[in-house]
Amino acid sequence: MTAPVDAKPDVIARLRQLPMHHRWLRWAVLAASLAFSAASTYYFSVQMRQEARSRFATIAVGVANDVQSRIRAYGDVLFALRGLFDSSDKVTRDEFHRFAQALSLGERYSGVTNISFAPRVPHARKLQFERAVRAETSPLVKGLPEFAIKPPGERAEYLVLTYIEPMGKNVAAWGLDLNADPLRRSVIERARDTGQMASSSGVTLLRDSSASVSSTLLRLALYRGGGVPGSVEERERLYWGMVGSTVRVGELIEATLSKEVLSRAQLQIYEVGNAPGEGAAGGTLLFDSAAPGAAATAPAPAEFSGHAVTHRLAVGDREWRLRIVPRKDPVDLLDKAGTAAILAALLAISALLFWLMTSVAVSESRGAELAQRNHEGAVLNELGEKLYSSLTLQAVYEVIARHLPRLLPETAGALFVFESLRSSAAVAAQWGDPAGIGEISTPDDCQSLSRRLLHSVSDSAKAQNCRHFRGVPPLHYSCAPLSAQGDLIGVLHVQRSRPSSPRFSEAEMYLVKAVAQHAGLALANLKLRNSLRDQSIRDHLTGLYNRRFLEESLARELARARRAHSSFAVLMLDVDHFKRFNDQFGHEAGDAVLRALGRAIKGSCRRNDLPCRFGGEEFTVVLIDIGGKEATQWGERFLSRVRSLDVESREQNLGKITISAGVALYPEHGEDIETLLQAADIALYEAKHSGRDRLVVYRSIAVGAKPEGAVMDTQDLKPEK
Ligand code: GH3
Ligand code: MG
Ligand code: MG
Repeated sequence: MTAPVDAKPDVIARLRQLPMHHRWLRWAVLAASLAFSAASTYYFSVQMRQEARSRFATIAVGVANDVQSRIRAYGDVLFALRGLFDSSDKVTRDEFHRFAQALSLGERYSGVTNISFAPRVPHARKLQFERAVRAETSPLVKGLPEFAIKPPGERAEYLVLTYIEPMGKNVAAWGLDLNADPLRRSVIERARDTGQMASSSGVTLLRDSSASVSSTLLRLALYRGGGVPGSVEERERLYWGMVGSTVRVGELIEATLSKEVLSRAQLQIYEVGNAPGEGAAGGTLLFDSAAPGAAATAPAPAEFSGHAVTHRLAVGDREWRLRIVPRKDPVDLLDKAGTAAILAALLAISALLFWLMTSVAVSESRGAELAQRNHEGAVLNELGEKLYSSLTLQAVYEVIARHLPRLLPETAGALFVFESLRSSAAVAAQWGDPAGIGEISTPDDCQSLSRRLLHSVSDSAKAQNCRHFRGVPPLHYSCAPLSAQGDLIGVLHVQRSRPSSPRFSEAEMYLVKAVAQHAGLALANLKLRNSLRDQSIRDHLTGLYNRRFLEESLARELARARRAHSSFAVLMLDVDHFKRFNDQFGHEAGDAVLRALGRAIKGSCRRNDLPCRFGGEEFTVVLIDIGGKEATQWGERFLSRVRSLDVESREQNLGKITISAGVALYPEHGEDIETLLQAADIALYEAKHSGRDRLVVYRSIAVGAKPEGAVMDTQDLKPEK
C-alpha cells in the first residue's frame, strides 16, 4: 500500500524536471525565431535590392554603350571626310555634295545637322577667296545670297565654312569664320594641334534660335600631304583646313535609345570640362530626358536617386558624363511580395512553434497535476483505510497527525473534537506547529461550525475570522466541520506553515473537506462500535459488566495471574431480603436499590478491578492483585458503605440496605473459574446462614472457623484442590 503512494512524488518531480517546465524556454524560442525571421527578411531584402541594382546597372551599361557607339560612328564620318580630302588635290562642292548624299546623313546619322569643310584663308587671300567662291557655277549655290566671310572685319587668318551639307537650313552658317568665335576657335586649335577629333559641346547653333537645343561640334584637321604629321610644329605648319560635323544631342539620344528605355530611366548628359577645379560633378548639362521638349517624360523620383548609375564616354577629346536614374522602383513588385511572403511564412512558423511549445508545456503541467492528484488520492485512500480500521480515538488522532503533512505539505494544523455535545472542543491531534491555536468554547467560535461549511480564508486581514485563535490569525487558513449523523463533533483546522506560502488551492480545499468527512465518519463509527460493545458487555440497569464479560475477563485474569504468579480475590455479593423492597415499594424501588448498589460498587473499585452484576440482586467483584487480608478489608469497608446508603423511590425512603458477601482467593481456593466462583458462592451461602449482613471468607470455613450450622455442608461442598 505505502510503496505506490511514495512512488508518486518521484513522478511529479520527474515531470517538474522536463525542459518544458521552464516557462521562459518557449519565450526564448519565440524571441530567437522572431529575431531569425527579422534577420532573414532583412537579408533577403538586401539581396533583392542588390540584384535590382545590378539589373539596373546592366541597363545603364547598355545605354552608355549605345550612345558611345553612336558617337564613334559620327567620328568615323569625319575620318572618311579627311580621307576624301587627303585622296584628291581638289574636292569640288559637287563632289562633297555627292559624298554627303552617299552617307545619307538624315537617315543613317540622326542628330547630325550637317557636315562641313572650312579651308584656312590667310588675310592676303581673303578677297581672292571670296571672288572664287562667288564665281562657282555649281547648281548648289544657285539662288543663295552673295558669299562673304562673316563676321565682317579684318583678321590675320580665316577658317571659312565653305562647303556645308545639307545647305538648306544651314545657309546662315555659310561663309562663317570659325576663328572669329572663341569657343569654335578653341576646338579648332585643339583639332589642329592633336590631329585627333576635337569636340565642343553645349553650343547653340546659328540656325537654332532656341537656346535650349544643345549641340556638339566635332572637328578634324586636314594637313597638306595627307595624314597627321608627327609633331605639333609640323601640324601647325602643314594644317590647311578643317572638316567638321554638328550633332544635336537631343536628336542623337532619341535616335539611339528606345522610348521603352527612356520610360524606365531618366538620362542626363553633362560635358565634363577641362578647366581647373571642374570636377566630374560639374559640367554643362547637355541633355536631360526629363526636360520639357526633350523626351518629355517626368523626372525620376528623388527616392530612386540612390540607384543612379554614372558612366563616362569619350566624345572627341572631351568626356561626357551620363547619369542614368531609374524612373520606376527597380525592385520588382513580385520580389517585394516574395519578401513579404517569406516574412509572413517565418512569422507563421514562429507562432506555430510557440503554440506547440505552449501546448507541450500545458500537457506537462497537466501531467504533473494529474500525478499530484493521483498521489493525493492514494494518500487519502490510505488515510481512510487507517482511520476506519482504528480501534481507539487515540489511534484516529495519530493517523490524522501522521498523514496530513504528507497530504498537505507546507501546512500545520489541528483537529478539534468536542468531548460531548454542548461542551467545548479541545485540540485532539495536531501536526506541524500551528500558530495561535486556542480552544473552541462554543460552535460560534468557528465559522465552519456556524455555517456547517468549509471556511477558507485567503487573507485574514480582510476576512471574517474564526475566534479560536490566540492573537492574530494566520494569513491563510481553512476550517472544515466534522459531523457524524448530523451532529457536529469537531473541526479540522489547516493553516500555511509559512506566511510566504500561497493561499489554499481548490484542490487543497477539497482535500481538507475530504479529510474532515473521513475523520467525522471514523469518529462516529468508533463511537457507535464502542456503544455497541458496551451494550454487549454491560448490564444496562447498573452500568456494571455482565456475567458473560465476567467469565471472559476472569479467564484472561486467571492466565495473567498464573504467568505473573500474582493473586486476586472473587467476591460474591447478595442483597439481604431484597424481595421485600419489591414487595413493599414496588419493582421500581427494587431497581433503584440495584442502581445505587451498582454506583457504590463502581465507586469502590480500582481501574483494573471487574465489578459485575452476576444476575438478579447478586453481584460479583474481582479484585486484581490483592491478598486475602486486603480483600477482607475491602469487603468490610464496602458492607459498611452499603449500610449507610440512603435510597429513595417515589419520594419514599426505602430504609436500610444490607448485603452478604462470600470471598474466594486465587490461588488458595481454586485455580479455575468454576472452582473459585463455587467457593465464593459457598462462602456467601455461609454468610446468609450465619445471619446476613456479613462477610465470610471461604478458607475460614475450610480451616474450621465454623459458622453456625454450616460447617458440615460447606465441607461437603468444598471444591477439590
Ligand atoms: P435473601 O436474603 O435470602 O437473599 O432473600 P431475598 O429476598 O433477597 O432472596 P430471593 O432470591 O428469594 O429473592 C430475590 C428476588 O429478587 C426475586 C426477584 O423477584 C427479585 N429480582 C430479581 N431481579 C430483579 C430486578 O432486576 N429487579 C427487581 N426489582 N427485582 C428483581
Ligand atoms: Mg439472591
Ligand atoms: Mg438476596
